[in-house]
Amino acid sequence: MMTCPDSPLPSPLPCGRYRLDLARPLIMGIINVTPDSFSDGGLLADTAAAVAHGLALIEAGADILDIGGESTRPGAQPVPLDEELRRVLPVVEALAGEGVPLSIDTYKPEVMFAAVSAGASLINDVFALQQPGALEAAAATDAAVCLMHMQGTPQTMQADPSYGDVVAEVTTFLKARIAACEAAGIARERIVVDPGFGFGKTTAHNIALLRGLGDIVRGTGRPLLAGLSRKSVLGRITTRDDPADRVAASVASALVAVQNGARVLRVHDVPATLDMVRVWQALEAA
Ligand code: 8Y7
Repeated sequence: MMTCPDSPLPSPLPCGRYRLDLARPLIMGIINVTPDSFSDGGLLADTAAAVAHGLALIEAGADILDIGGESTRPGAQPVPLDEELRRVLPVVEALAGEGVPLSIDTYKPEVMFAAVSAGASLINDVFALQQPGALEAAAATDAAVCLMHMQGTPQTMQADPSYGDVVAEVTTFLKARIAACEAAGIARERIVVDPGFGFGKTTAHNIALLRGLGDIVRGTGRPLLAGLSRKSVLGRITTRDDPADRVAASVASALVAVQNGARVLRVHDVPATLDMVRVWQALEAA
C-alpha cells in the first residue's frame, strides 16, 4: 500500500472494546446534543433527534460517532455539568449498542467517566486533558483519547491568534500532552492527536497546519484526527457564509488532510466524505 512512508504504522487503535483499523481513514460523524431553539419539545425531543441523527450517520457509513453537549464554537458559553450529563448520557446509552464506537466530546472529567461507563469508547477533549481531574478520569477508563491543540479558550481564542511557527508550536504542545498522558498512566497507543483547526488560528495558521500535517504526524508519532468540517476558515476561503454551503470545501480540505497523513476525519457530511475516501482508496490501491 502506498501509505506515507514516514507516517506511523497504522496498527489498530485500542478504543474501549473496539480495535480501530486505521489502514484507511475513518469517518467520525458529528452529533451535537444542544437545544434546538426552533422547537420547544424539550430534552426528550433533543435526545430523540440526536439518536435519529446518529442512526442516519451510521447508515451513511460513519465509523465513529462524536457526541457533544456543549458547543465549543468561538464565543460559545459553557454548559453546567448536570445539564451536559442530561444531554449526552441518554444519547450515549441509546447508541452504544449500534456496533459503532462512540466518542464523547467533553473537557469535563465527570462527563468523560460517566459517558465511558455508559458505553463511549473515545474521549475527545478540545482542552487535551488539561482541566483538573481530566487526566485521572481518562486514565481510569480504557477509552482512546483525542488530544487537541487550542490557543486560548473558546471565549477568547479568535481575538488575536499569534504564533512564531504554528506547526512547530502545535507539535511541541501535542508532544507535551502525550508525555503528560503517559505520566498519568494513559498508554501512548491509546492516543490520537489533533491540530485543532479553527481553535485560536487565523486563516493563514489553518492553511499552514493543513500543509504541515505530515510534520505533526512524524513529530508526535501518533494517528492524527482532522476537524475542518464546515468551519469558518472554509467560509472565509470560499466566501460562503452559511455553514451548510461549505460541504464541497469541507470534502476538499479533508482530502488534503488525508493526503497529508490524517487518519480520522471529524465531519458533518458523512456521505460526501465517504465518497471522497473511496476515491482516495481507489487511487491508493492502484
Ligand atoms: C473539533 C472538535 C470541534 C476539532 C476535535 C466545530 C469538538 C467546532 N471541532 N474536536 N470539536 N477536533 N477533536 O466547528 O477540530 O465542529 S467543535
